[in-house]
Amino acid sequence: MQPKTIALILLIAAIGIIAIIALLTNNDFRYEKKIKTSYVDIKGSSYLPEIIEINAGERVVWANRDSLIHTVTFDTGSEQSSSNLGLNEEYGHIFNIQGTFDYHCENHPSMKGKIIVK
Ligand SMILES: [Cu+2]
Repeated sequence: MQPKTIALILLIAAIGIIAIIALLTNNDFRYEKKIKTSYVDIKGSSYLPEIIEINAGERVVWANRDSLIHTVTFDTGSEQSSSNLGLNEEYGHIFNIQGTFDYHCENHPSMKGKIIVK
């Protein structure tokens, strides 16, 4: 084998090993994948579904399917609200506290939803 070929094989092997180590040691990556996620579509100025029941530690992802700007704004302060969401923008939030979390849209106060965390 040519020295160049050997060097190339070693280089590819090294890149492969580094990639595997990066995946195995990236705890955020592994943790994120494990979190159970429920999805809410924002469509026709409604949250669909309007009420979702999850367990503590799970995530909800809202996706705005309207061309109007919407938000996910919690009525009380314990949970982080979204900023403005444009068309096809998403907002994800993990609920670690049990309870009922009512939310609305800052721009359209008649839009209401509820997350029940058990
Ligand atoms: Cu809205």
